[in-house]
Amino acid sequence: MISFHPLLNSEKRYHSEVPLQKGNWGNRLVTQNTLAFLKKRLSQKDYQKILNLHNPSINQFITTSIEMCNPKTVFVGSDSIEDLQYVREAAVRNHEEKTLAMKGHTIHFDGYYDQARDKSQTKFLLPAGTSLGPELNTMDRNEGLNELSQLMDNVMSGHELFVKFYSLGPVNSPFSIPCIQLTDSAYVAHSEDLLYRQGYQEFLRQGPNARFFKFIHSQGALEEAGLGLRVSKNREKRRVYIDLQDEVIYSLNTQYGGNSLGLKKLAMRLAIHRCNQEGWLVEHMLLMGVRGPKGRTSYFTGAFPSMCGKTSTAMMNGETIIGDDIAYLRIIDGKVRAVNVEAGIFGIIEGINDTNDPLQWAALTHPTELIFSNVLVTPEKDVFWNGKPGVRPTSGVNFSGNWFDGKVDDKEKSIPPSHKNARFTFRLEILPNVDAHLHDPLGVEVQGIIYGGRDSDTSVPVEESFNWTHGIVMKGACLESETTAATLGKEGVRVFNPMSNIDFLSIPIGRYIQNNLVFGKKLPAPPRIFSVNYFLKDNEGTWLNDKNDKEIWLKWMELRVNDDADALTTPTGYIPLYEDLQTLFDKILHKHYKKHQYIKQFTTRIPENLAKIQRMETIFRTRILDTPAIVFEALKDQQKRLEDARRSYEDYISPDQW
Ligand code: SPV
Ligand code: MN
Repeated sequence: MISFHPLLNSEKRYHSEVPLQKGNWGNRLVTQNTLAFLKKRLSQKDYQKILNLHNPSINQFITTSIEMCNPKTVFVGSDSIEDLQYVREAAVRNHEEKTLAMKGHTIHFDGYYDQARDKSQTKFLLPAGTSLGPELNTMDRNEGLNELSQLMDNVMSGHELFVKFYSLGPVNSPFSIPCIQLTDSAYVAHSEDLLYRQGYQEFLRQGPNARFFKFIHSQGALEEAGLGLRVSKNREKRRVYIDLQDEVIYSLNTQYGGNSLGLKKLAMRLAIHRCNQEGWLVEHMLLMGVRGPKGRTSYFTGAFPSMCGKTSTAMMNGETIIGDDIAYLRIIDGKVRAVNVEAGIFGIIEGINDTNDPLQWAALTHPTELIFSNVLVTPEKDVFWNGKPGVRPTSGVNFSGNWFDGKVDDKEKSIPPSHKNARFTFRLEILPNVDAHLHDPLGVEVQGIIYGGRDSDTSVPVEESFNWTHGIVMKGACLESETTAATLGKEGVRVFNPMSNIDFLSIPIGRYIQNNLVFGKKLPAPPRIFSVNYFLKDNEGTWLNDKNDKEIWLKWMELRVNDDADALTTPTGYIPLYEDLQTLFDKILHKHYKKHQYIKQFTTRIPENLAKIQRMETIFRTRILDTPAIVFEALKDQQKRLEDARRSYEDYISPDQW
């Protein structure tokens, strides 16, 4: 039996929707006759675009925003090629992007202190008397709206406002969520043109009843950075406030994509809140096709915390890619179907090279529409990123301004050529292996779900869970990842990150886990759930896997979901047979996979697994107040299996013994 924590009752109250008074923004009254207002402020052509939508709440949202933020001019984009071109050119004209030597390539810089998601200033606005649990960052809704009305007062003064329409998920689909993005950053609008599907037609299709998400972003006052590009100046006024009640998000005084792109991680919070009420799932997952025997393709989703190989798995050469970051999952005709919410990639560029990432490398080094952010620009107007093969330049311009080899920051720490979170933005369609179903309104049928963390000592490289509940709890909800040298603080510290979604949850964590449990329970044959671990080491600290081995784990999972491979039963799940892996290594990587490698990789490590159960038990008891009871049961069952095995065998059990 699954039980609910009392917190969920207050959460339920929270859903009892008290609509924000129309015409009232914080304490400010706004224009009632919105069409007359818009007619005055927009060009005739743009006014017509708004008029055609016949949607009073769009008129209201735009009017209120213009009144508050006071932009100099307003541009309304439909889905047309001319409107896309307008935004592309505006990004350069407005000094947010600069063209590079290669055709289609541009560079954008974010401020020196604006290089990543700002977790401390990202908050949910909570109506009085409601709660989202102790782990989520919240503030009183009225207080937040009041603060926003002050921060937004004239914030776009002198700027151009872009009004853009997009669709999360394919258009004309049960998955589509129409979105309206207001931003005074042409870089944000341009990035979203690369990353999302145009949605003006989708708004027309859904008509006046469209239930859409709203995003308002301002980069705020600007200052000059390298190459004459302009970056947000007032970092102490940086805010990302999420109003779940009205499905609107405010992002101010920032440009970094994770804070500013409404449709990326901001929309994810709104969508998680919405799907909680409607019984589907929003996951921080890649979506890909894995090719199997006889020309078949099986589809997998996969959740990995950052720096755990998610994008490189999604971009695997020889397989097909649908998405690398966010997926919606729905049950349609008794099957789990998924779509990529996005249509492009905002990927980490560090370390990409021609040997390990041939597809990404090719995409980044050929003429195409592509925005680099926070990499080094050389005097020849080429780009360099940390780990790029070839000669490391000795000077150039990067996120710190003029850069030279040996430059240090104010703490005497050396500044690398590119920021470790430097990124690229391009459309998925430029990849040769993009899947034919990328824009399929019904998505693809998901046969397997993969959870992967950075784990040096506990779990085997690939393992299948016993069933849906075991998978959701032990592989998904118990996902941890070790910190790396690339993050601040101590290396090797395990961070709890259920389904790799903890940063984006807009409902209490226990409730989220519960929704995942219930989702699969509705199905006679839910997708199989797997864990992968690309980071296992031996006692001496030597990696036990090669970078390319993940291809083999994918192929094995593909065989399993089609019942084409047997497995050994261990206390923690089903693991591959040596012979099957040997065949796959030989066929796919042309490598001889030795028995002793297999034994090292697939030995069950009882003490480490028991320690993990202890850690999880503590976290769920003390931090997640609404943990479903079944989580504790699954932990106990696994503990018992491990202890029994230890009694029958020993602490470290070779796969041969099962
Ligand atoms: C992530 O950090 O998970 C990303 C990049 O995908 S961001 O847009 O910053 O969220
Ligand atoms: Mn992500």
